[in-house]
Amino acid sequence: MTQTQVAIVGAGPAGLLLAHLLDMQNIDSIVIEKHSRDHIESRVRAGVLEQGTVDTLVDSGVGERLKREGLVHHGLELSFEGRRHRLDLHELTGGRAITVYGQQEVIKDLIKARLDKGGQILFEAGDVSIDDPVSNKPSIRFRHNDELISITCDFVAGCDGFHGITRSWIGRDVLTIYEQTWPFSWLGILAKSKPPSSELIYCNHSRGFALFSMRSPEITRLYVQCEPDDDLDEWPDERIWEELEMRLGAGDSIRLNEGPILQKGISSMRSFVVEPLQYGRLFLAGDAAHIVPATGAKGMNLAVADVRILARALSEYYSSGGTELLDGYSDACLRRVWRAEQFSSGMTAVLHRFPDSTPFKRRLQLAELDYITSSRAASKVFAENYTGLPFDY
Ligand code: RFL
Ligand code: PHB
Repeated sequence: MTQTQVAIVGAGPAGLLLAHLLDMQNIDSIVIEKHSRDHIESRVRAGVLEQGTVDTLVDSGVGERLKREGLVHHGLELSFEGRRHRLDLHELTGGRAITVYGQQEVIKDLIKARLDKGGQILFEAGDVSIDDPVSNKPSIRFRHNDELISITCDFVAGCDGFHGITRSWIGRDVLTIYEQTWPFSWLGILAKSKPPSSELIYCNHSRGFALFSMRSPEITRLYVQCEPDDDLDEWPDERIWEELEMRLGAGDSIRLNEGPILQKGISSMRSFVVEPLQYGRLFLAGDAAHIVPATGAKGMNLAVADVRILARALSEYYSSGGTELLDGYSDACLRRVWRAEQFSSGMTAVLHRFPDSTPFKRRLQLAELDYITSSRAASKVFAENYTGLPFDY
């Protein structure tokens, strides 16, 4: 039987960064991942990193490429009623910024750092289960290369995302689920074409939401609001470009550059939180514990904030035997999580087209967008939340 101090289920941003931060404190871990390395290094997901996320990656020595290739953005635009309004995030927050850098690039950097240091990541592991999470010596079992493996450990970190299994080990008598689904999805494309602007543009349009983002000066990342049950077959390339063009209001002042579509996918919009994040020696982090609609660009940033707190708590435990930070883990994370849920829901509500919308509700959306973009106090609140609250929030 193998042993480790912390068994980590899931090699997403949460699991990989936790393994890396623990290693910096000489705490041993093994990461167990369902998919292949190739699969997780090519999954296109998040793009916006908050300042605190960038600082965490850079300060822990995995930010070299991020510093070189990440695109630092000092502002963004909100578009409604056919006009674009810029928010100067940098000026409004006293110097904070966001960085555009693909989640799969973060994953590549973290995997390389782990493997270079001799860390263990077991890819393509199946049938993971947890034994005795409330005892002092939990263990996890799984299948790897046709072998049944059991690892005993001091702690299990459930970093296996929304569709993972670790959450189901939390006793039903203590687990509370808070959840809301939204009546629309996002169709996202990655295209080989110059982004229409050097900054992100979030559009509220009568035909539905659209978002213009990028991965580099030559690769654009674009989203259009679609029906929750839409199929990719219903969205041939021409229809996607046509909708994007209309929702952007492309014309003399701004151009949409078409190009080959490299990747297409539909993502549902969900708000979800479980409480508590701890059950005995099982600790949940990232999407395993909470989901936000992608409008606020918060999901991966929350995952990073969770594991920073968890790594610090485990470090306290291994250096002094103290459990104060571990005991406070759930509450410390949930405060930030609920703030992000509130911000993400607000941004989602104000930017999308709702099936039950009325002229009155539409007016309310426009009044809110007008306020965010014209009142300095409201712009500051938006900018503080979008660029991310400080880690000690
Ligand atoms: P992940 O990334 O889902 O990783 C979980 C890992 O666990 C593995 N796994 C298992 N392994 C072993 N056994 C099992 N039974 C397992 N079940 C699952 C999975 O294969 C996977 O490798 O969770 P993590 O680490 O918590 O990270 C969360 C982020 O991935 C997520 O919040 C973000 O992608 C959300 N998100 C965004 N977040 C941001 O901060 N900024 C953004 O700009 C942003 N844009 C987005 C987004 C999410 C999107 N989609 C696809 C929902 C844009 C989109 C379109
Ligand atoms: C992205 O670039 O993929 C992206 C940007 C902003 C969001 C969501 C996703 O709110």
